[in-house]
This record gives sequence, C-alpha cells and structure tokens, in this order.
Amino acid sequence: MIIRHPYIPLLNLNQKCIRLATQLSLRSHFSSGNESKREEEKLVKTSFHDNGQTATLTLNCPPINSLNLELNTAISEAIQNIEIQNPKTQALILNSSNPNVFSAGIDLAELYKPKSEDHLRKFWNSFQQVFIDIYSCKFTTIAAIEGHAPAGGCMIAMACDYRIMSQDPNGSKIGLSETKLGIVAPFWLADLMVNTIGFREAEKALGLGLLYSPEEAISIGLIDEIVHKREELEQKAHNEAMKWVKIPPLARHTSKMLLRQRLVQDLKKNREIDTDSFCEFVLNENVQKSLGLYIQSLKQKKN
Ligand code: CO8
Repeated sequence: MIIRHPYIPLLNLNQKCIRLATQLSLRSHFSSGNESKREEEKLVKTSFHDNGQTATLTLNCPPINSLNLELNTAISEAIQNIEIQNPKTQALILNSSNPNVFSAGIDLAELYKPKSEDHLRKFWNSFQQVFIDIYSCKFTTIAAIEGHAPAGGCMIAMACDYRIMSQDPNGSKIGLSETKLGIVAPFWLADLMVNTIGFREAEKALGLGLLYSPEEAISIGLIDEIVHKREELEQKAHNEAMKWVKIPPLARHTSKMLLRQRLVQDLKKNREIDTDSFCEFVLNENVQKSLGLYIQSLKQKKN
C-alpha cells in the first residue's frame, strides 16, 4: 500500500513490513531462536488484551530498568514483533514491573569506562532506535508511569502519544536530568522536549536538569494525566488506549507522523554524526570524571 501525503513524501507500509520481517527472520536464523526469545521475555514482557487490540510492553530489567544495549534491543524487537505478528493491535501501553522505577534512564555502566568505542557506538545506536521505534510507532503508545523516570526514562515516556503518571509515597519524579550528571541530551532528545513542553520550559528543564513531581509535570504539559492511587493506573491507561483505538488507524498514524516525521528524519539523516559526537563527548576525560563521581554519589546515597 503506497500512501502519498503532502508532508510525508512516501510511506510504503508494505516495504517497511518486509524489511522488519527480513530483519527478524535473519536474526532468528543466525541466533538460537529459543534462546534469544527467552532473553527478550526476561527483559520486556508483552501481553495482549481486548481481543488483541491493545498490548502491554512491560520493562522488566531489574533492579531499575536501566537502558543498556540488551534492554534497548529487546524493546525494539518487541515492538517490531507486535507490528508484524499482531496486525490487530492498535495501542501499546508501556509500563514497568518495578513499581518504584519506570526506568532509571541510560545504564551508566554503558557510559562510564565503556568496553570499547565500538560497543559504545552500538549502544548509542540501540538508544536512538528505541526512540525512533516508539516515537513513530504505528500503534498509539501510552506511557503508564509508576515510579521515577529520569533522563532516558523520561525519553521513553515523551516518545509515547500519551503519558499518565501515578503519585506515590516515594515522591517519584520525571525529567531530563542530564546536565546534573555533567552530560548533555542529544539534539533529538532536546527537540523532543521542546515539542512536548515548549521552548522556554525546555530551556529551563534542560539547563537545570529539572526533575518534576507529577503535579509539576502536568502543569507544564510533560505528562497528560495523574492518578492518585497506583491501582488505578492500569485501568486509566487501558481506558485511554481504547479512545485512540476507535480512530481509523491510517488517519491516526498519518496525523501522528505529520507532526513527528521531521524529527525522525532529522535523526535518521544525522545518525552517524550524532553517534560521533556522543562518543567524543562521553570519552572526554572530564566527562568520564563527572560520571565516575556521579556513580559514586549514587552508591553513597545508600550509606
Ligand atoms: N545506571 C546504572 N546504575 C544505576 C543507575 C543508572 N542509571 N541508577 C541507579 N543505579 C544503581 C545504583 O547505584 C544502585 O546500585 P547498587 O545497588 O550497586 O548500589 C542500584 O542501581 C539501585 O539504585 P538505587 O538504590 O538508587 O534505587 P532506588 O530505587 O532507591 O532509586 C532511582 C532509583 C531514583 C532511579 C535512582 O537510582 C537514581 O536516581 N538513579 C540515577 C538515575 C539517573 O541519573 N539516570 C540518568 C542516566 S543518563 C541518561 O539517561 C542520559 C540520556 C541521554 C544521554 C546523553 C549522553 C551524552
């Protein structure tokens, strides 16, 4: 099916599906199918509801869903698997199996004293891919945020179409806290923040590395809804998903891409440059020192 749209030059859904199917079949051809499936099920769990119309993708990488190469890859594969194997699915809820942490963001072990530059590049590519896959996902995506969502955790939530966060006694927060670690969000993450909360709020949020309570987050438009009781989160997310499912899928996805395509194309076009600057920045001696001190401070927080 070829769709032509004034703002989307050419969207060929069949070609996309063929490409994904080929990738998946090559993957399962070269790796032991059962083994990689078991691994994927450990890191993310997928379940289906409403006769397959809605699905839930649960981040399940203990203790804090920190985004490393394996988790990123598992998220992308799970989304691609649902797209190919479950054509009925129209909405995807993203949540966490840890009630205290939605995702702690990037696994700092990937950034601090990385195994090799090659591994760092692969890792960053997998992080870029998670953004592309969620942000341009064919389904409506709902982030059901329970617990903290700093930095990369906030990226996952912002890449979704709708965000619901629960209040909790631990005072969970959400935001792009990168500068507090001595690192900087890439251009596409900064743009995502601007697209979500507007330029002025994004300037303050990024510069100060602000983390917001659910009430603060809703007041600047970073999240769309709050639930006061954790038990209500699942039902609210489900209700919201069902609203979006009722919209004709082609119109829904085309209108989403009308607003999102530019940023996705920007990243795809500049992916190598983005990876080069990420590696150069992270491998900088001073940045490594800041990361070391930050990791130490996380450990000391407990004592
Ligand atoms: N990566 C690796 N390990 C982590 C991370 C992380 N992001 N966060 C926490 N840990 C470790 C802790 O040190 C602790 O280790 P240990 O048990 O060995 O002492 C363990 O995970 C559990 O953490 P906590 O005990 O702190 O768990 P809590 O439930 O009390 O708190 C929090 C959870 C609130 C998530 C807390 O751990 C926290 O604030 N973590 C830091 C989160 C953070 O700063 N993330 C930023 C990551 S950077 C990022 O995502 C940047 C994206 C763009 C990058 C651009 C680069 C140039």
